[in-house]
Amino acid sequence: MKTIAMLGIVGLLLGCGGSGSTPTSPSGPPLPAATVRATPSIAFTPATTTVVVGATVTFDFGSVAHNVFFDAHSGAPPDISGNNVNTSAGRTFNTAGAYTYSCHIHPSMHGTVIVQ
Ligand SMILES: [Cu+2]
Repeated sequence: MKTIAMLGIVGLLLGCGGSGSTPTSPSGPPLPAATVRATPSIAFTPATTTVVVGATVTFDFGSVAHNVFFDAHSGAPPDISGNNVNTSAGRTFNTAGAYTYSCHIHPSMHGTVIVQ
């Protein structure tokens, strides 16, 4: 529900570019650091995380095994392979872009890190 609302905001922003005001990120200003949780309900939360260049995103794995594989590796940090249970791993994003990723254990689990 929140995601749909955010997509609507993105659409509005794209449709009226050039307003001259500071662009409003759908998830707020880019964060200096962020945490993404892989939940027992088989989802990455938040699904989209917006951070500044150089930020570290911590992927927090709970009681169900997950991993993080980036769909494209140009500019992306290394994957978090294996079966990660009750642990966390940080990845630093040094190149602006949008990096989509998924969990290879649960192919329905997707997420995006936007680096601005
Ligand atoms: Cu998973």
